[in-house]
Amino acid sequence: MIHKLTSEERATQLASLAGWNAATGRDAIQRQFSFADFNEAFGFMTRVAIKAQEMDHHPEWFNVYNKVEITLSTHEANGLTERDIKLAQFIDGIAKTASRD
Ligand code: H2B
Repeated sequence: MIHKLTSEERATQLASLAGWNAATGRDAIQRQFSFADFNEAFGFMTRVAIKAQEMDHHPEWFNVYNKVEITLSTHEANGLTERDIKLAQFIDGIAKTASRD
């Protein structure tokens, strides 16, 4: 079983992830992205999807036109783990070039 982050680890990691917020009511992190249009948003989602498949760690997300809302949590740990932090860091890296945030 993968280690669920302690509240101290969680706070430290979250502080280093600009734009990500703790979800309310569950142990997860969330961020919203805004792109120029649907094409940019879906291109971004495609890159995240390929990485997620590679990591075997998948986002919960919601897309409307140019907006993408992402929630990360590790289901098998019922909370936040290092896998969520790694995926969030990857997402931030690729969003930098495409998002309007
Ligand atoms: N993604 C997320 N976010 N949490 C998980 O616990 C998880 C996953 N488990 N992707 C993986 C797939 C698991 O179901 C497979 C069988 O490895």
